Amino acid sequence: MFTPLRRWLLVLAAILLPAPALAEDGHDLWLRYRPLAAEGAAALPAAVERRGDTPTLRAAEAELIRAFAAMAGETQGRGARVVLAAAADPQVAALGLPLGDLGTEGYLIRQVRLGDAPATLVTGNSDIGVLHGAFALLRHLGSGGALAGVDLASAPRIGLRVLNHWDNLDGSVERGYSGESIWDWWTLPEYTGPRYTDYARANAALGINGTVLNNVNAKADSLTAPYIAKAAALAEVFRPYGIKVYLSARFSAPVELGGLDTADPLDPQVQAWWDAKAAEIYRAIPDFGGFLVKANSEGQPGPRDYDRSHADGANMLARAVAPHGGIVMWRAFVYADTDPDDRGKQAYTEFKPLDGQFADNVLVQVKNGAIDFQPREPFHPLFGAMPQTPLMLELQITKEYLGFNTHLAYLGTMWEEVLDADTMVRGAGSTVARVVDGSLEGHQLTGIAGVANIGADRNWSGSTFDQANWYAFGRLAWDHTLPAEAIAREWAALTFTPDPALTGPVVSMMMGSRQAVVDYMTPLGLAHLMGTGHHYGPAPWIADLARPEWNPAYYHKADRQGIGFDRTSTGSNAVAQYAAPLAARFADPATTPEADLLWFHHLPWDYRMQSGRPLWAELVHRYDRGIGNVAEMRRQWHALAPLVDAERHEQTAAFLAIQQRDAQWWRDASIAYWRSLNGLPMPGGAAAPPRDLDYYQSLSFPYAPGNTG
Ligand code: GCV
Repeated sequence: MFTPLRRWLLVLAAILLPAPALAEDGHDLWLRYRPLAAEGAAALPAAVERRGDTPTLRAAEAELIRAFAAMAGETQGRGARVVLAAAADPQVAALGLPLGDLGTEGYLIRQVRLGDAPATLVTGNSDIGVLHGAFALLRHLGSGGALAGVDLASAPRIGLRVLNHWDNLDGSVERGYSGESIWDWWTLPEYTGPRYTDYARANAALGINGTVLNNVNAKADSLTAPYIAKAAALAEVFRPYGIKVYLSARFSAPVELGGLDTADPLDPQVQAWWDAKAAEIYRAIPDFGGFLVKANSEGQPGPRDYDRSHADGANMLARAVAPHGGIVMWRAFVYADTDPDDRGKQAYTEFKPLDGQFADNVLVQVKNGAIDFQPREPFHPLFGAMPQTPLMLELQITKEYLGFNTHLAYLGTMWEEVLDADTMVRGAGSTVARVVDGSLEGHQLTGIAGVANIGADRNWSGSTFDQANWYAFGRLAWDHTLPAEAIAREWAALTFTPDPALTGPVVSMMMGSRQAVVDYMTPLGLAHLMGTGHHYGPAPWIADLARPEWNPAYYHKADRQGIGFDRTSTGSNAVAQYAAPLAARFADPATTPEADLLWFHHLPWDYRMQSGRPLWAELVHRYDRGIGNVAEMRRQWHALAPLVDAERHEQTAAFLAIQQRDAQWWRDASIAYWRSLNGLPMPGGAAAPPRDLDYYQSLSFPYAPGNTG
């Protein structure tokens, strides 16, 4: 019961305080259509006209109607109608618009006179192009753009823009931090609830056009008739949105499902089994995209089990899907504990000699760095090294090594860094982006993959800011020339409000966030120092795991004298895998970018850094800088409370507090360990870790999420 005084205070508060923004659970992602200010709402189109009756055009129309109704609020839009029509429509064709460069998926939005009346025309060479245009128009309006004078055109630079779900058939997600898998295999194919359509809408809005449904650590069961039917039901939902379904294929399936005694890719019976399996899949899913394969990697079966090459394995599957127009994405993520060479060199050693041997419908899928999705890695040396082979770039959207869903790290900047990296293989300007988009070597078949961070959580990605990484992947996959900062601004506007009072600080938080993680976890080119198995938190001291290259100590090689992995000619000589000018640059610590210094060099603790500090002091400085940046993000976020709904504000604030605690933990545990090796005092002014090393080593997290492998 309220006392009269309390009631009076509450009434007063209700009068004086601004109304709190409504709570939101984040489910709407970037399709969060909200009422526009009066002027913008009045300018919204009075009508949507669809010229054609296909599922795709109907989906575009439904999206616009839904969005305009929500954006208009109580106002009646009085703007010119929006017309959705593909280029073949006679009225559109008569306009002679410049659609030649749009390909089959691009769009053009322009104000025209159509049939003698003004219209905002959304068009493309196919219905899918029109759908992409409809989403582009909504993005434009949702991020503060006006309808008046709208003139937009864009086409994807990369052909296959694919999510890789590491989702298991039991509903768990390997490296997933946002709940169970969104695929409810148990109720498929009969039940295809609204979530699958929302998934398709969210992806189509970014131009993502493919999804691999199951984990690369694949079960053969995914290829059985019941699971093909389940995949077919999803394909049915996704088809109008221009999204194809792919499956991860287990290489040994002919043995496990077919009863053969071999999966040797050169065995005609094995080829026949895959041919028949592909035909069966295509009967159920006529536009099936093809297979993704992890072979001879981390215990997965593959062609090397039969002394065949990766090209032999890939080509066998390629032959099976080729008659149906399918492709094979063959992963280059291979390394073996039996190979004593630097793990970072092994994929290049294995794959480069195979250049020119892959079938035309094979792409080799290469992670951005040579180890494994670390907070920072130099670009993978395979980019530029296989000119005759389409190389697909694999990025990890889920933050396996960057603090899961509770650390705020915007990955747009990391991916921009990789895409812009210059391989120098054909002189300056031979960027990774140009290898991937095919322009460097003239490949038509091109692709980019992102390991999804999507789960059954209401907000899909485990946190609001992790949605930004899904968003950034999609936008960069469509157009890798978009600046990470512009993408962040666009996302912030669509996710919260286009008000610069919000987007300014949010973009500033995002742009520095990945470097903050690098600083407090693995500064100066250190890598793979995370806890065993789950990869959360620091464990640089681990040195006793069976596979040498799974030990953090393998990567930092710290001792009393120094720290870092010597990849020059006095060490593993991994630098020689890069084009000559880069190899020379990376061979010398003085010309190696400091961000990658300890990736390429083992240096004494007193090595003089550009700042003038000794390496040891610089390392400690970087840890503290990272923590400082997290504290600053917290401060910025706190000040944004009036502009963000309570639910999303509170969750992000709580997660930032976790991040600050963890950043401190990373710093303290790492410093305690380095000091146990180097015996050095803390650099002047820096605080010593509050606990001794034993304490940090005693921490264990057997139930950390995502560790299903
Ligand atoms: C799907 C890393 C991850 C594994 C993952 C593997 C891969 O090793 O820790 O969970 O397995 O990469 O990319 O295949």
